[in-house]
Amino acid sequence: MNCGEAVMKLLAAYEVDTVFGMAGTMTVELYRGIALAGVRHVQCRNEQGASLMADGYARATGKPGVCTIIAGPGVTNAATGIAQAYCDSQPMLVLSGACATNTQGKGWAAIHELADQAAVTAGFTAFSAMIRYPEELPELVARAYAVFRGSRPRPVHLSLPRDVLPEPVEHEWKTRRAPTLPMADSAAIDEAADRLAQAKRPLILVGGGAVGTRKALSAIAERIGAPVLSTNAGKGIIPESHSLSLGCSIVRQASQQALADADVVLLIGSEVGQGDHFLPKLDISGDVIRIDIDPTELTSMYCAAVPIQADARAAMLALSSALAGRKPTAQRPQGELRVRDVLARNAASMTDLERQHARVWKILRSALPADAIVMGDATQIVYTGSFAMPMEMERCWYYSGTYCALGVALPMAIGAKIGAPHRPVIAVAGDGGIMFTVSELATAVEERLALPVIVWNNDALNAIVEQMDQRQIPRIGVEPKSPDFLRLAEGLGCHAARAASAEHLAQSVRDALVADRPTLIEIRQDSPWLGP
Ligand SMILES: Cc1ncc(C[n+]2csc(CCOP(=O)(O)OP(=O)(O)O)c2C)c(N)n1
Ligand SMILES: [Mg+2]
Repeated sequence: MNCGEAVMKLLAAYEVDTVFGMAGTMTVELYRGIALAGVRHVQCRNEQGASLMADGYARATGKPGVCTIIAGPGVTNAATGIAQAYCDSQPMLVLSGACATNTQGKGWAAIHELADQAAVTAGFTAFSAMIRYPEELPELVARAYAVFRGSRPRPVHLSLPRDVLPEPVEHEWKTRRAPTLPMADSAAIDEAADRLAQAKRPLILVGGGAVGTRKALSAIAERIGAPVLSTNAGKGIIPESHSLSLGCSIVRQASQQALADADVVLLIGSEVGQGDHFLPKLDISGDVIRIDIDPTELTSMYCAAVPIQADARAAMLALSSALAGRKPTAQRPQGELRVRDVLARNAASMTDLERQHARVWKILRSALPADAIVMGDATQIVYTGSFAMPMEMERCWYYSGTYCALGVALPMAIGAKIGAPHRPVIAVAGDGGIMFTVSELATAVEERLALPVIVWNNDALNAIVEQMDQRQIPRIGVEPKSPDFLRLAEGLGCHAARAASAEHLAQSVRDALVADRPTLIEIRQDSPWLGP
């Protein structure tokens, strides 16, 4: 075996079944390994697609997404998806080629050369390493899995030089056991339970780190009568039809007021990024009890009065049992009343455009099963969907507001559909955003994915148009000419439809979920059937 074969066999032993990539001169030996290990290779059309597909795969499966890309331009093209995974704490392993060891650092203008390739991704990975000889790999891959399974998950980049990949490897490499996640300190749990039991107006805020805590979360919320607000990453952890759920309405004024009015806030698994609320900082003046796997979060912007460094699942179970033995001050009916009041005020404050978006979401909700995964781009209809598209299940709604890169929805949806083929998956993007990665429709066609791709078309980068208009700045570069989306999609091998009525939209989505290929469904914002 050579190094390229050995590393792919090692990854297969870590249960890697799929990689997203693009081959090149420097990485062909890795591809020999992909064939040997029996791993599925999904060919992207641009490495940005590969890293975003790996991200979508990770979100849908909980397993690290893996990309196999070339050096230099492969790495810089993939940077957006890697950086997004970093912002959203997703596990991802990036295996890239690298220039020959003897050329590195010399400035000889080797093909694909980046002055210090490992340093290029160092700022948005848990770690980035340049391999010098094959035997370094078993330890570094194990370290990557220690990050994925034993800490806050984040991407890892390993650069494999073209002269290292063909080198012989004597013995098959073995996996190493990853450490388990830290448990909560019982004194901190008791302190948190005391404070929550004494709270008069408690509120719970959950993020992506709280996925998997539904039972304990509902029990705690019901016991202390606390409204539960979520970030985008935490959407659906508690069913949004629950009488204590404020949904993912953190961007709405009345919800922000409720957060400001709470005397104790239980914040679980979230840094509460700006992309969730668009403010420099949320007003949280009550005592904050924080549960987070990442110790540095506990003393950051929303500094914890009670910091609990732990796996949220274990910590929430412990907190739930600790509360069972205490008499809470606040009661469920009061909490439900607060929720109804906040939701009513949020609904009353919607703009006409948001109401139009909400009508579309209502149609999509009716056409999608409860376990459908929605991958959202940075388009206004998705911003509205955060609070207007009800979710009853976790791991169903993804909008990456923190890195907030246009073009992510389609490749993420492809990765999710490949990782979870039995789950319905849709992408929702604007006319501006879809153009960034539209070439990946060809990937979805090749993989025969039953994937509805919704394009919300207002012939504008409308979020920016609105900001320019508000500030009386001339509309420069924000009204690009859209292509004929239907012909573009058909040319790439997709089905295509333009929604002609509410029923037609619903039926098109249902058909697309069982089709033999992806379907681009255009919804024009100025459709007469949608109203103003
Ligand atoms: C990579 C990238 N470039 C630029 C932006 C800035 N930006 C944010 S929203 C937006 C408009 C997007 O237009 P579209 O996808 O059509 O959605 P709409 O606002 O019209 O709903 C732009 C340009 C961004 N978020 N990401
Ligand atoms: Mg637009």
